[in-house]
Amino acid sequence: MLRSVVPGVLLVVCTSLPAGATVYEVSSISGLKAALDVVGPGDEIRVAYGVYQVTTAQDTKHWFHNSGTAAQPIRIIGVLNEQGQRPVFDAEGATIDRGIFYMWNYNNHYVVENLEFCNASGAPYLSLNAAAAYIHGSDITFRNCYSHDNENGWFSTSYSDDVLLEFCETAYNGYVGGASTDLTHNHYMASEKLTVRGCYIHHSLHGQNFKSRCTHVVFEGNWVSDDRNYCWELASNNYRNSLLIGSVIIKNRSADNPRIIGLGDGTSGGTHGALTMINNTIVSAASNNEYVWCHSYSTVDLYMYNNVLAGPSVQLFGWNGSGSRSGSHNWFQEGMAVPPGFTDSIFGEQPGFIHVEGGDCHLIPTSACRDAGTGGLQWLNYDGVWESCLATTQYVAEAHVAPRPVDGAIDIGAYEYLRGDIDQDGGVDLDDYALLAESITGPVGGRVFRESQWMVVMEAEHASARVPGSGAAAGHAWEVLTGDGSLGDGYVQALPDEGLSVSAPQIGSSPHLEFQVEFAGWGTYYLWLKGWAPDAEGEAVHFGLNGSPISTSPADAALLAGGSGFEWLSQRANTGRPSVTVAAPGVHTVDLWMCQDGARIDRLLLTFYPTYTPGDPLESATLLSGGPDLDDDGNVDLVDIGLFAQDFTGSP
Ligand SMILES: [Ca+2]
Ligand SMILES: [Ca+2]
Ligand SMILES: [Ca+2]
Ligand SMILES: [Ca+2]
Repeated sequence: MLRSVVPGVLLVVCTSLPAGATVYEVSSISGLKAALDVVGPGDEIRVAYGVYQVTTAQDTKHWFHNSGTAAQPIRIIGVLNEQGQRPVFDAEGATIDRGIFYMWNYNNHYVVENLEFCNASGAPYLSLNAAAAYIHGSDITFRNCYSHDNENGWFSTSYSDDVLLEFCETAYNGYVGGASTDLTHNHYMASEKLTVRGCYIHHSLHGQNFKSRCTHVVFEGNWVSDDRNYCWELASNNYRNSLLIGSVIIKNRSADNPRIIGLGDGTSGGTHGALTMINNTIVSAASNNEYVWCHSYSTVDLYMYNNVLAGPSVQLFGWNGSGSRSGSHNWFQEGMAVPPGFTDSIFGEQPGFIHVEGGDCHLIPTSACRDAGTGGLQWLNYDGVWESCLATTQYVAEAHVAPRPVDGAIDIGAYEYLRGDIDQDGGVDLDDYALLAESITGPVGGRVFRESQWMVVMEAEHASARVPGSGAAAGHAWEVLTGDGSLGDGYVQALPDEGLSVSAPQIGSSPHLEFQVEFAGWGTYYLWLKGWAPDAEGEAVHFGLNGSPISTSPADAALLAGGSGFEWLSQRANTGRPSVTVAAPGVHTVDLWMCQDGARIDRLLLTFYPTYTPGDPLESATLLSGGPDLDDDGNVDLVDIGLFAQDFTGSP
């Protein structure tokens, strides 16, 4: 039954709503305003798909008048189109006072879903601080909304309580004009209690991706990347404690500020209470990044469990406050100075992510983070009571969460390793099987290694092609052997060892190893070989790129370490270091040819950092890692299907 009592608004009697509730279907801003004038507890306003051009004259500050109740909130629901796109409130050209949805402190109990808000600006008359929503009210939820190209993404004041942002995308907000102004942020929140869950937060254009002056924050299962200033900040307040759990925070290499997490900005007497961090993955991008910085005014106590803090920076803390720091079972970048109070720490060169540059912080099978976390954790909650706490969700692109898999031994970081979960939804089921089936290569294939976090590391025995010698080198080959302290599945040796040496122009017919590498960048990459020369006539190896040798003779080939076991070396026989020059990102072939027989190679590594000296970083992931190639051998065949059958659990 349809009635029309308000101009521009259709009323629909709907049986799924509370008794007496009304549905208002609107398709214009005047219709929305008319509905907001009369809407009451339990009612729903359905906003038809379309673009709603917001003007100054429409006076967004006075759209909201009423409240729902805790049991019967007012719902404002965007109707998605067939492609899943949201209705858009576009304030381009308008002067917006603080927010497109301006919710006063007497506008409580609202749920807003499926709407997009963009281009809110206070220029030229008002403060350059306009947001998608300016929230004074309490019990306010925004779900599956998208805030972009506003001056602030979301803004809440200290009048507001119980604000939930769930499954929202927030990006490209921040004032970018020439006028001098305080920093604007993707989130600038000051609620009594705030929860942010399953959100995709990226590209703050001016200030922080997340800035809080809230009394209490729960920040769970979010993705935070590409900040302009800080990634995540408790700028002040926090008297009722906060929880940062199951989230991924990736620093922007070219941000204006090197800090990742900030505790206190020097206003309002600093930051207080406790911050408990559980199962987060936090990745720096430059050597001057500070993972956690604390202002001298702050007294915040920090508790950290099961977190990964990784990347080129080893500056774990810039700690000027008077609070305590403690925790356990965190993975730290080797070289970090970890203060007393942290136990069961793991240090390493690489935590073993599938591909940070590609936005995938799931773990590879060899990661030391697997099963290395601890359960039985607690956090200091809103009431100041220690409460049991485990990461039960993990972020899924875009802007959602999946249940965190449970295998009896929790991993460190934001993702639990689960072989066979190809679509990364937290379970191994028929959807994954469909992806496996359509990816079958058979026994052909071969690993394509991915550069990740400034290097690519390969086991020599994992070459995608191993071609025996011909011509002058006929009868010689790179043989795969095991043991002798080698890593991975063994090592290769040019055999037989009878004193043969190959120089140009015969190099192309010498025993050949090909490695497929997906380079993330371009330019000079230095080659390290972890080898073991049996004698001075078995220490030289030819190297090249894309099938073209770079060295020409034992006098300028790459050298292997001598000694009594495998060791890293990056040195040519004459002068300088072996390197390849990559013209463009993408897949290239790195080649090794036998120069002197007898040469033994366990691993090789390429990096663009000239000063880097390897320990023994994990072998790099391949293009198929974390996907259908369950045994990580570069193909998808019956072995992988057999493993999948073992992993199958059905729905998560
Ligand atoms: Ca585990
Ligand atoms: Ca799955
Ligand atoms: Ca090896
Ligand atoms: Ca395989």
